Amino acid sequence: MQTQSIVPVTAEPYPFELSPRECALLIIDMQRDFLEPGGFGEALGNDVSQLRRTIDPTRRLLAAWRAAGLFVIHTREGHRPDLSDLPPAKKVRGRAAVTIGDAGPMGRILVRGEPGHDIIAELYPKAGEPVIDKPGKGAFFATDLHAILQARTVRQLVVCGVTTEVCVNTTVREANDRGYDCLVPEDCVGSYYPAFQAAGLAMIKAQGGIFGWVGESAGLIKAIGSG
Ligand code: TIU
Repeated sequence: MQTQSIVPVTAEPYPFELSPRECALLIIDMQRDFLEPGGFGEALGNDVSQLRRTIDPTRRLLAAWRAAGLFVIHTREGHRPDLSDLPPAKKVRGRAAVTIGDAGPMGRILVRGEPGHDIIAELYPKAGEPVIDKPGKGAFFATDLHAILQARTVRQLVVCGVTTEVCVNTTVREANDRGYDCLVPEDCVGSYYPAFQAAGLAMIKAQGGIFGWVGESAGLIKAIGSG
């Protein structure tokens, strides 16, 4: 397999020039807290079943990425058990009955080390795949993600995960400002709100790709298998 060359991937607003060896698959916050009942997502009043359609396409893309020997990074949103990295504003936002750090059916909500904070079994990280613990919505804020990508000379990101308009969008914007080209496969990102799914993707690819590109997992799988 030839992975040094550029492989065009169907995308909007125009084809993405994938350079597999310089591209990381970045899977954002596919945690039980967002995808399963009883976690942070549901505590905020959301229908968590809306996100489940992302699991199978992301699992297929992850398997193809791994089979091609390419770089995978996972992120998890969450806080230290003593909540010392939790801004008071984030703790009280939403006025929910159960908030970050409180006990829930999957342990303390959005706290590192708790069952709900873990990545879902279908997409569980393998040994050697970095897992970035992030306290915010963007994966670059208060993390070593940029340093890890720079050390591997990564310049492109395929960004999957949840939610499209919150952590995925924030991360794509942060990445764009740091000089990365981002491709978002729309079947591998999900929102609790169909309207926000559409708007979140439209914002990325508008204005000639102001923040990046939007494609599909099938195009990426074909591209990395064809080199
Ligand atoms: N609430 C919501 O849509 N998302 C988050 O709080 N975090 C992520 O998107 N990961």
